[in-house]
Amino acid sequence: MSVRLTCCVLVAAALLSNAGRCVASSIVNGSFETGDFTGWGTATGSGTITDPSTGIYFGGASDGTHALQMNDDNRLPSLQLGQTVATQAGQLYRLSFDYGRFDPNRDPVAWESQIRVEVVGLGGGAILLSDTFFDNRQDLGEKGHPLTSSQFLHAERDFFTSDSSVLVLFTDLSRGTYGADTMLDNVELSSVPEPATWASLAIGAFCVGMTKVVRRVTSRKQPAANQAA
Ligand SMILES: [Ca+2]
Ligand SMILES: [Ca+2]
Repeated sequence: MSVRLTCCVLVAAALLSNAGRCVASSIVNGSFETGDFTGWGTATGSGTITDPSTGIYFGGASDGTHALQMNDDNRLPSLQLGQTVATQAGQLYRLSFDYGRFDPNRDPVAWESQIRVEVVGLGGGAILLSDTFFDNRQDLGEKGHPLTSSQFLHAERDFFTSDSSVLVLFTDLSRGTYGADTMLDNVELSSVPEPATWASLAIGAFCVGMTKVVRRVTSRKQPAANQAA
């Protein structure tokens, strides 16, 4: 392999390994698989971490076996869940999660699950992200039949921060949750590569591809060269 191609491969490998760091999640216990609120410094109101051992009122999980079940057991929607996360100033981030409405009693009343999501910059207290997500689907799940992972809704939002840490907050604003619970699972926070990074990755991938092409051509020419010799 030529020196130029070797350098190309090394650059590509370095860039691709850097891509792995770009998408690393920094939320602790975002899938609630510890079975408790580990990592979530703020957790007040009605909600609990459930799993299949909960029985016929287990609402399901989109990832793993545990999930957060808000306003469980006909309790009022009041839960607020928060986690402080270290961030890199000047970086774009993507917050993603799965949510859903578990309707164990198939109540005909059109209840609605609502989750408000906020991200607050802890440097100056600026609201970096604020949005509310709704689920008014009826007849999803029933006693002994939790939501399947495909029945969860997926949401993601991007935000930019100039702070070294942010507070990620989820608040249950569901209306009329008697007989139905609001589910949350698979919370992740990832840095989003900037366009320049993607361009570098594309160049790296191109170099790797060209290296393979050159290798193939060289290997094809080799027998002819040997014969000529
Ligand atoms: Ca989970
Ligand atoms: Ca409920």
